[in-house]
Amino acid sequence: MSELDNNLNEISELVFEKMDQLLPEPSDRKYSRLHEAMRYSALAPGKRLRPFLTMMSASLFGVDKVCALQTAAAVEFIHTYSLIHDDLPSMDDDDERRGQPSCHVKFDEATAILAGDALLTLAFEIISDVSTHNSSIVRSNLVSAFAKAAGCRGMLAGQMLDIASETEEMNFNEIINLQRLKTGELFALSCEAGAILGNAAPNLRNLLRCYAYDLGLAFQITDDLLDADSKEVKNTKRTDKSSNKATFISSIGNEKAKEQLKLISSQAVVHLNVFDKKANLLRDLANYVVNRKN
Ligand code: GRG
Repeated sequence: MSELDNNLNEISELVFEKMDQLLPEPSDRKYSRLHEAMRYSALAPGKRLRPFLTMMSASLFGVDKVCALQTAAAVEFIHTYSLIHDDLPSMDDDDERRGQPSCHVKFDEATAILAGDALLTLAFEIISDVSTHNSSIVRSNLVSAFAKAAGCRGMLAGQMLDIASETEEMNFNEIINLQRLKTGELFALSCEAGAILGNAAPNLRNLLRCYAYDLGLAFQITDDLLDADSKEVKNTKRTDKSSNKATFISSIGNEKAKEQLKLISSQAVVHLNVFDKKANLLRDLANYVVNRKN
């Protein structure tokens, strides 16, 4: 197993334990269904790439591991909220997520909406808590960065464009912008969060954001390629609403998408030069994202 695999596994386990600790227990009968739904989706097997980014960037600045882990768990809660809401009948209407029935199928639509809302707000409760960082300035910087990435000029703006792409033609640059918002903002936040915790200089924060934007784009192009491959193998068309949306493949075709993928992933790691060997796992991650099979 590679050093990256070992680290991904180790951090994935640590983040799972931390999320388990931070999530409400479904013991209070009045709210048990909400708490069960939060735990069902957040603790389901995901790749935990975004928390990995937070832990890696925090390690560049010598951040205390417990602070980094709490922040990493908060990032994953925001990601899980976006997945739950994205799967809803009014959005992509997907029945499966992370190899199990999606939240609204397992529970019901109202519970899934509330579970998503509750994970989003729990993330803010965590990053604004003094146990995440003793400096109120750092906590306020975290809150601001989380709100910008997840909010109306970040991931949600990307989701709105994604919905529009069902009915509107989009060119390559418009798809880049859509994906930069929808996927890239949370990747960028995940990396930046470690730098915020470590009180890093603004130029270093920015370099990590640039790396993560490129990584997010490479991730999304790979996702589109994997999706196109699985359609070809199964000779099926997706029946959920995402089937009509603009993708890199629908815009520039398979071969050009592969070229872009190479270009963007090699560009991603250039932003890490200043960090020398300390950023080797982040460099390896760019390779991993491009070569992943799921
Ligand atoms: C807030 C409704 C709402 C949506 C925000 C991010 C997003 C928009 C929706 C998530 C759904 C989606 C398919 C996004 C594209 C990026 C992507 C492939 C996400 C899945 O991320 P992985 O593969 O998932 O890291 P795991 O399950 O491994 O964590």
